[in-house]
Amino acid sequence: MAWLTLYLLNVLWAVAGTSTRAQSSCSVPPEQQPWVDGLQKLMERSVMRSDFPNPSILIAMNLAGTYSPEAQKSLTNELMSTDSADLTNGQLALTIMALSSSCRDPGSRVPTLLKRMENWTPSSQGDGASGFYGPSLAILALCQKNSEATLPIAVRFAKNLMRESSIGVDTGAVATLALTCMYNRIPVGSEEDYRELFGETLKALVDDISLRVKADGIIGDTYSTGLAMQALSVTPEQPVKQWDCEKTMNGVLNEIKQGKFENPMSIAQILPSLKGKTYLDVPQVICGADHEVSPTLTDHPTPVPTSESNINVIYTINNQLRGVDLLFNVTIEVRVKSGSVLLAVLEEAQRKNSMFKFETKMTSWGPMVYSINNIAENANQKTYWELLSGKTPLEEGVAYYIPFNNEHITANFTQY
Ligand code: B12
Ligand SMILES: *[C@@H]1O[C@H](CO)[C@@H](O)[C@H](O)[C@H]1NC(C)=O
Ligand SMILES: *[C@@H]1O[C@H](CO)[C@@H](O)[C@H](O)[C@H]1NC(C)=O
Repeated sequence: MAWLTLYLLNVLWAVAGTSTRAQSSCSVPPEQQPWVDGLQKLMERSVMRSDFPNPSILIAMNLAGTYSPEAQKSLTNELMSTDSADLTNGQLALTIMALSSSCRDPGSRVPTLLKRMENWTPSSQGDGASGFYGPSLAILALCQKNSEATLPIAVRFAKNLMRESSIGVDTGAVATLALTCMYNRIPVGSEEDYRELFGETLKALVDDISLRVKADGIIGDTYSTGLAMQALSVTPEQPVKQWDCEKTMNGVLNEIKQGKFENPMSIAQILPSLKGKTYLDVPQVICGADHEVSPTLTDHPTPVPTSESNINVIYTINNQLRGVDLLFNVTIEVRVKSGSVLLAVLEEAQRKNSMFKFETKMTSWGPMVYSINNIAENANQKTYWELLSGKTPLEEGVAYYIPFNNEHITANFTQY
């Protein structure tokens, strides 16, 4: 009899739960947990090997509960000593959340970001995906630190966002997290207008995300799914298309097994969702509650190519955009070891023909191709080097993408 009562209680509770809020959650089945632990270990190991202090990794470590307090301390200290002046708004926001998740006081970083965001305006011609990602992070971080002072900024942000037709899954997800934080902290008394504005904006955002869920559960692409899961699991607005959390979780676990999460930054963005956490949990992290012993993990080594065979890759660089007398469209064929990353192709091409010379800059996602044949990306002109396989844009950068035999890779100078 007891089980029946319990069952009924559960049903009742579930019904009550869904009628009041749209929140859904799901978790990794216990037998799949080793894959998640393996990813976390890989991400945490990258900390000591990298000289690029990445706040997203610290946030993920603290939300998940770190296995390596050493790395956690070292990364926290590195971020404590970075100079705000060297950081973009988005980077500063991530640093504030990272330090908060380590229970450190971000100090003057908060008023600095607040000041910068008070002066923020989206650039005239509609910024699209890239223009709102950093500001979304900024509003998320500021909301957690001082929601009252953030209110006017968030209002302006929401109104501008409503004017955009489509902003992409990644940006839409971060904007959802930011506005959900604001929505949950609307001051008493002033309620209706704010609730309406943030509610409407959130509805548009999550509708958009819910329509980007694919048959296999992946939302947008492999690398936007983690942020999208966070967004869909916190939103107070029910999306037009109901989201099946479990299906997405299975889709993600499949991609993990295929070795698609090697980049530590990609792990940092998926791990919170695998642990049932979101960036909204940052203020609630309890410090000192780390895993006590490093678990004896059965490593799931990603298949290392053993063959010594070579492959051919056809590589084209194409600029039809900049400098009338500088236009070029040249192709080269290079041989690299099978299993090499795309960076090896670019290096081989550069070695064979100086026209293919290129430069990279270090980012949280690894090296980004910044300039080819002296034509460099320019944020003001919104130009960059897009990487394609045939006509399809690559989903990874040069340090992680592994070309196949006879693949045609193009680097096309274009605009976003
Ligand atoms: C905006 C954006 C861009 C802009 C950045 C310029 C700008 N002024 O904003 C542009 C359009 C140039 C861009 C380009 C590319 N991007 Co992009 N981008 C983003 C996005 C939406 C936000 C990044 C951001 O502002 N972060 C916030 C700030 C605070 O962090 P940050 O580290 O300082 O940000 C910098 C880096 O992220 C860097 N960057 C942006 N994209 C990429 C991609 C790679 C591979 C690298 C190494 C660096 C890099 O540019 C940012 C601004 O300087 C992310 C989404 C996400 N989930 O992170 C995708 C994202 C990072 N991009 C991605 C990809 C695949 C690319 C491209 C490889 C696409 C292509 N086929 O060409 C190219 C890079 C090619 C190259 N030349 O090496 C993937 C990376 C996945 C992965 N596993 O590597 C993401 C996650 C999108 C996705 N869901 O698939 N991107
Ligand atoms: C560039 O070259 C490729 C192959 O050599 C060709 O298919 C393509 O049409 C050219 N593009 C332009 C814009 O000239
Ligand atoms: C390459 O960039 C040019 C200039 O933006 C654009 O017109 C063209 O369609 C792009 N080619 C591909 C294959 O994306």
